[in-house]
Amino acid sequence: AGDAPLPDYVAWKDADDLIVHSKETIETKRAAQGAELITPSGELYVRNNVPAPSEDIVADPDAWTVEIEGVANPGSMTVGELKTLGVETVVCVLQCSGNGRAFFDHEASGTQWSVGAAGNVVWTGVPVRAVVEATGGVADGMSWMTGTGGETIPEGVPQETIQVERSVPKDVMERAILAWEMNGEPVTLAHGGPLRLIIPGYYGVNNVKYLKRLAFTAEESPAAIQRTGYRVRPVGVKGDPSQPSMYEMSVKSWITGPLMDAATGKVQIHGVAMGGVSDLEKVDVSTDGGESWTEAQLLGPDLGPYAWRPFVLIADLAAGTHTLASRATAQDGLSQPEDFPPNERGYGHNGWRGHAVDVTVS
Ligand SMILES: Nc1nc2c(c(=O)[nH]1)N[C@H]1C(S)=C(S)[C@@H](COP(=O)(O)O)O[C@H]1N2
Ligand SMILES: [Mo]
Repeated sequence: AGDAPLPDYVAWKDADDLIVHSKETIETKRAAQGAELITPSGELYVRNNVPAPSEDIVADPDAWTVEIEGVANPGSMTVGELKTLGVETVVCVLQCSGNGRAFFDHEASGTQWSVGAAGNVVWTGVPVRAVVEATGGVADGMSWMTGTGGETIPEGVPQETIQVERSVPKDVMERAILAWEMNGEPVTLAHGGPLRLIIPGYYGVNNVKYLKRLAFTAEESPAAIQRTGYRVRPVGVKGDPSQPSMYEMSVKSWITGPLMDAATGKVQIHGVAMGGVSDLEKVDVSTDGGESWTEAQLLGPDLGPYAWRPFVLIADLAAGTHTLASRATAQDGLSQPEDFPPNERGYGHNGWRGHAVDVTVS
């Protein structure tokens, strides 16, 4: 991994900062994350469950249509029309459920993401509640908000086996937006243009790309990605709808430098930290594998509960090997556990010991 060339649809990205696991799974290098407040688009990870649609769909973004269903007045709307209903900007962490999978010991199947299936991104679009208001309100009896991706399903393949369609509890519509802009530019095809459903605080999979349908529904989607995929269960157990789905993200942090070697003396230990769905309270850093901790300084502006924040601690390191660890605490009182228990697919790892790095100082 790392030496494979970038596939065509992401050829515009910064190859030096990325690890190409496969055509559909591309990770940001840990060192590249640095102490960046916003992840530049060229460095952001990419994850497709099925190949992306044709580049043609982003040629005229305002003409893209999305079906709005499960409201009093259902119908289709173009992105151009959505732009007249309202606009909001939100900064939030986009993170794959499997970020950190490489730190589990049970060889969970799937891409062996380390820390780079995550980035902090600026999204601009219309609040879902404004769309709901314009269409007469959510119809009676609906419990879910279901987003459907615009991939073309090959003929003969049952739709529910590969369609990217996710249902989330209806009430999160209050903070969701339909985004046409990412980091100040029209959303690229790789990241879900012309229109993407963004649910701040929710794992990546819920943020449906090339959104072609937003429906308030009585039941969860029958798609495999909802029914059996992204379900947290013990190792060896198959996925089913009774198990928890990968929705809200948890408090997490990791060091992005130094990662391997450092010179003796004062060193800037830096990284990024997120509260999950709560504001970040503090980040503690250890240079002795968790024996002792010192509170780090949070850098830059607080961009809200769903964004990450860089942190830094200037430490005096003597010669030898040091295990550097970080542990974030959110304002809801939750903090990262030392160890995170295994689950079948290796989702949601936020244990601080697994994310620690051994640095040799000479
Ligand atoms: N339509 C569609 N939306 C999707 C996916 C997909 O394959 N198709 N993958 C999901 C997953 S698992 C993740 S982690 C994020 C990845 O977003 P990115 O490629 O912009 O980083 O998109 C989510 N939304
Ligand atoms: Mo993901």
